Amino acid sequence: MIVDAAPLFVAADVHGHRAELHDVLRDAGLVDAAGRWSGRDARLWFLGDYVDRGPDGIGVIADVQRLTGQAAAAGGEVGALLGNHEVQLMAAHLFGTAPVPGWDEPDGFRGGWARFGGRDDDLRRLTDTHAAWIVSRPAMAVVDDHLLVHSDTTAYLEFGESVAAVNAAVAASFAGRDIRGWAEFCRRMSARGAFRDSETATPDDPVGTMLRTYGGSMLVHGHSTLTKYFGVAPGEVAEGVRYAGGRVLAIDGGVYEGGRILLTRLV
Ligand SMILES: [Mn+2]
Repeated sequence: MIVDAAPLFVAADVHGHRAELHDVLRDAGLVDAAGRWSGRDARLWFLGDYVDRGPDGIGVIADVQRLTGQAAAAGGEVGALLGNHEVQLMAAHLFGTAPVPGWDEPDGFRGGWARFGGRDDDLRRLTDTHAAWIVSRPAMAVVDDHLLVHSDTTAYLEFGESVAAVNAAVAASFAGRDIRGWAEFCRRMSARGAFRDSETATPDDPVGTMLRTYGGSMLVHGHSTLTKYFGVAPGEVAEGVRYAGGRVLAIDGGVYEGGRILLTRLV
């Protein structure tokens, strides 16, 4: 039971939709008309995938970086998790078109990134500062009894068995320069669908294992859009979908599929 906690909001998969992000944050009172933090002590966590599939991924990163500072100065908090698209962007940045062992498709990580919505503009504008921010992102956090992750996968368990261990292993993955290691990093971060068959809760099913291992009583994820993976019509995206016996909340509203960015209040 959390007493007098500051409001806690989450949003996922902005995917370069900078103007749409501004609008949902302004409508919730978290930013003013000029885009400056106005949320006082509120907390706002992003669940990754800032780039690709939309016009201004680097602009979204810049906005999240700026809001992080403004929120902290106001007594609030902006947190930002890592998504698979940031890993794919960094892989394209570091390895270009070098062949990836075991991949059939052409042009290596650069080609794979482009096929999954990578935008040349984002890669071209990626500075050392943006890259340093990306590689310092945590992959998961527990905030007020909510386990926040990007993807609906148990592949996080392959990184480690505590939040700190996972985040340290992800940082180590970014520091590696073995191309096979990066292919594995991309695979783990991009997996999906692990919680769909867990409607009857048990302590050892995929959801129970994640919550027992990392903490929290509800897992919140983005990555798998409500529009494509949860059967919500694009015009009817209004709130996250709770499933797996109420233990999981999916919040990727599919802004690049005709849906919208869902800013979801958890506390
Ligand atoms: Mn994703």
